[in-house]
Amino acid sequence: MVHWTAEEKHHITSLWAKVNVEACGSEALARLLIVYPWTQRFFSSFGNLSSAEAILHNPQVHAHGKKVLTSFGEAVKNLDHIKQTFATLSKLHCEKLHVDPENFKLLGNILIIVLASHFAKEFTPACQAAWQKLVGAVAHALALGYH
Ligand code: HEG
Repeated sequence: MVHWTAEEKHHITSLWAKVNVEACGSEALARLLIVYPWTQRFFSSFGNLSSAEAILHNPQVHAHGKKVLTSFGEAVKNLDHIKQTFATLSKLHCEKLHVDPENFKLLGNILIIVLASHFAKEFTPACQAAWQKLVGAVAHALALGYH
């Protein structure tokens, strides 16, 4: 189990309280698809992904980005039980969606960049360190159901 100091928990929960999951989630997924274009292969049913502009304005990317970041929020609410929280989703990504778990790390780092740009002042190095630890723990938990 990942151990969190009181300070880390504070950095995570206080920033999360200000996060707009729709804005940040859609931006994070859009950036993932633009920066790492091979990730588009998982979203072939999402319509037009032919340019950065198309991706940024694609309603299905927005909706799915919101869904993913909302789900990520379960980690914030369950910091001491992250593995259990993502056990079912991990199996789904492995067995049904066939998503390479390396992509969870890529998305986590993209999320860090989105948070840094939305919360420049509050995203201090200590806050970033707590969030890096969180995105790492979520990526690890999502990879555990792979076989
Ligand atoms: Mg995944 C579906 C969460 C990263 C590709 N993802 C989902 C769903 C959730 C979720 C909650 C809906 C599950 C359902 O319908 O029951 N995803 C989730 C989290 C994270 C993540 C929390 C990482 C933080 N997903 C992720 C990455 C990729 C991916 C990195 C691919 C690059 N997810 C993916 C696909 C689907 C989901 C292709 C199905 C989309 C659809 O067709 O609706």
